[in-house]
Amino acid sequence: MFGKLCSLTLLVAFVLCLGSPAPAATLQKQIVPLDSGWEFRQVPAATPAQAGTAATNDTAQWRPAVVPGSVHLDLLRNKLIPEPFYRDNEAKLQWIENADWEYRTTVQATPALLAQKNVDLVFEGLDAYSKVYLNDKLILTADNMFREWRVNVKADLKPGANLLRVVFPSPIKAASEIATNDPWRERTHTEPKTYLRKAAYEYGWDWGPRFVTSGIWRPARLEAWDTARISNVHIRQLDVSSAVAHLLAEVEVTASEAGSATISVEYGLTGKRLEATRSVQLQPGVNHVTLPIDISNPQLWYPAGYGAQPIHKFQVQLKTGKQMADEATAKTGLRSVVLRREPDQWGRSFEFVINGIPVFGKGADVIPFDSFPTRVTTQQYRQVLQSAVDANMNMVRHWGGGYYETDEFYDLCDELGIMIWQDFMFGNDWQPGAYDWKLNVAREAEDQVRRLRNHPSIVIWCGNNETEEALAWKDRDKLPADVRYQMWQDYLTTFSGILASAVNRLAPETPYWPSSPSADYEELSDKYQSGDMHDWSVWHGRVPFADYEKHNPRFMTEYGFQSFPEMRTVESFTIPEDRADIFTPVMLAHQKNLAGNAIIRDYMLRDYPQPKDFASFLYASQVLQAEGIKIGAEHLRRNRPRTMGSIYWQLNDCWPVASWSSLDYYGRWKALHYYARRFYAPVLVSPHQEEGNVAVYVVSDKTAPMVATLRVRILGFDGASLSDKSQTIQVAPLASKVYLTIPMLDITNLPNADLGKIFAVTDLLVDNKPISSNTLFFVPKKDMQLPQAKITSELTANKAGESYVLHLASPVLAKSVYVSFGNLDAKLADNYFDLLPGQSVDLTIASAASLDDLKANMKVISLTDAFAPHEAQVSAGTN
Ligand code: BMA
Repeated sequence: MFGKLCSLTLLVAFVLCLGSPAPAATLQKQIVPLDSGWEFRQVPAATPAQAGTAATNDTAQWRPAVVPGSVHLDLLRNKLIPEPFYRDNEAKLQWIENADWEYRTTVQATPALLAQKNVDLVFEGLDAYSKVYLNDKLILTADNMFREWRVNVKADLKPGANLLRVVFPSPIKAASEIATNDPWRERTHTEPKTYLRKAAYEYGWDWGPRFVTSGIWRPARLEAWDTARISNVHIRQLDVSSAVAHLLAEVEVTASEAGSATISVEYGLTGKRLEATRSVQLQPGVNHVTLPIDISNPQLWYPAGYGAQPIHKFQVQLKTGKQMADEATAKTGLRSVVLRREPDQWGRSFEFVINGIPVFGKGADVIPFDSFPTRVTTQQYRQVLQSAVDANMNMVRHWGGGYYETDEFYDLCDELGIMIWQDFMFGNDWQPGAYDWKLNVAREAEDQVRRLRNHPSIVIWCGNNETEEALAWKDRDKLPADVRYQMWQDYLTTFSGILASAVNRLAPETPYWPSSPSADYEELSDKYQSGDMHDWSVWHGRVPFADYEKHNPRFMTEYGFQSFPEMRTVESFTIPEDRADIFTPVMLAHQKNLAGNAIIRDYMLRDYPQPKDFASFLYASQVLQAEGIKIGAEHLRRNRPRTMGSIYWQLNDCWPVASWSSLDYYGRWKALHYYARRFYAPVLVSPHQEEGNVAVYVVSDKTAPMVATLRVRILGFDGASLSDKSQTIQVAPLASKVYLTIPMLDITNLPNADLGKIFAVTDLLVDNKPISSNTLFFVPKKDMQLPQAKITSELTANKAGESYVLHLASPVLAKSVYVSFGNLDAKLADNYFDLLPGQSVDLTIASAASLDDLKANMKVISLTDAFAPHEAQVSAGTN
């Protein structure tokens, strides 16, 4: 299919467009979106046994449907099922996956459409196993949610109305049937569901509900064209530097007959547009036409924090004779990306070098934004991704148990400077080795890499999530040697053969990595010498948070700890009786990691007393998570250049749930997200107790050195100042260094130094303004004698109904101060922060609510308020 290279006889011309462009010829290709008139129903049961899957006869009637969409959303819209995320409704909706569903619409074939030589029916995505009928003739059997399907239906269309029908047999049954065709399945015990290429998280995950859905989940259309169309445009970045970008526009033209054509590419970021043209002789089939383009002094694309994100547009036109056969626009950002892996004193490096800069990857893992992806809005994408950048992230890992995201998601990452570690969609489970399955995967990789390869944000393609290490799971190591041998060969064929070569062939300038975690078979990644690491010793392994500091990965792609979402989010799926405590049936239904709530409680009790009530538990769980991940994240950053990435698990949620996320399902920031903004600051001050000293590190992601003032104070929780020192430092660029070392003895010798009642405050100041501030406590959390803080607060209107200022002060240390406004929407400049003794802060708050409403709903608490007065806590607060 990709074999035919067009003859190189013809001229490549570069023309400077001086005047206004010639009037555009009418485009020959016609697009008819198939997004209206859809109906759906449950396929009536053919046998009495099948009838058991129907919840109600209602579902057998044709009803309006939305495309793109899914059967769950259509059932919901038609009020045939209750809200899936409410209380324990999930359990009541499991029948849907066992039923067969069908969709239909009428397609109008106009004379103009039928006048074209080719009419393609295109589905950008069908979830998953389905049969497509046009006027009752089977025209397509689809078996992969991640592929695009295109069928020439010219011969099957009749003038006027045509009936288009898509039948989705139960995915559970379809997967089992495909699985029985694999002679190895009996011996490898590979799960039947993995035989059908479908988003793994639909079957439930340790943060997600089980909703195995069906549907036309991506846009569908008719595409009518004459003799040739542009089927893909790739802007290859052969060599990019600030002096010159050597590009190659690869235009793929699909032709149904031989003929001459002219291809032009217009480009240029600002000012005059330039144009490259080429005349070619097309052959029937797929033609690859290349046009070299050099841009001198190009404006480069940088990750957030390192520079701007200019997006270059390349407008491509295909002319056959005088006809404008087709046109397309490709967008990209110009940057060079290298995954640098060089032997060093610790093993082998793993660092992304963008435009020559070794960039420390700071971010979190992204999971699907919803259990029902078609309802995710632009506003949700933007809110979550903007929140990532606002928390000083420059990278996300797009985890492999979901689905390849929409173009919109990648466009936003391009625009915001978020680098993407892009997994192929294979999550945890062992994957089949059947020949047909591999061919299917090869086509999927081709579709997705071709769709996404112009995005500058994608800096690596990765074969899978945790499949490499899954060979040792679930007693697979006890399988007979010949079975294990075959499984490993199949693994290598798919993840170091098919996928690696797809990336190498279709996006050769983008690095490929076989699995996350992996050491590319050189070392086991948990030896910290090579590759990326998932560190689950905290949480799944139940070790203390402090153990993060024992591990020195080259690049961390997962580590995390759970918390509950805030009360407002919990209220969205509960009634009051569900909120008696965290172990009610409904709270447990919204906790998908077995024993998860008990793990949170156990860690809680290691560091803190039992929270005094349900609301306090939610809040304290967020502080627990944030304080724990802070230990890991700061360690990873201090460990630069040995470690060059900190990607914590996980950024977002797909429904309201207790999980490892720092943003809940509604995009609300948990404590961890506010903490992340601090621990991912471009220049971080990080005091650390080591070898009998307090070592004050400064970690800089800046590319230039800077002069700053480092201030270190030792304060009592009650406000006493024991020591206050400042010094000027030269902060080294792209480095982590200790700039000040204070022997612990000097601290313990200070007058009134009771380590359970004092702490260090470190500030890094530029022009007298702190650019990073941090605290260090000298005893374990359990032994900290935090005073009961009574915070004074005053809320005033800056601009009524828009902007407010909250003045907060406390005479004693108030830890993790949390300001909330009940069910009112309010955006706070900061939250979950430490209010230093005797200090005050003015917080800007944006809200559409009135001052009175905000005042009536405002609550200001700090950590000690979460617990009943405790012996260890000295009540030293004042009003
Ligand atoms: C890793 C991830 C996910 C999972 C998370 C928390 O294994 O890849 O599969 O949700 O840990 O358990």
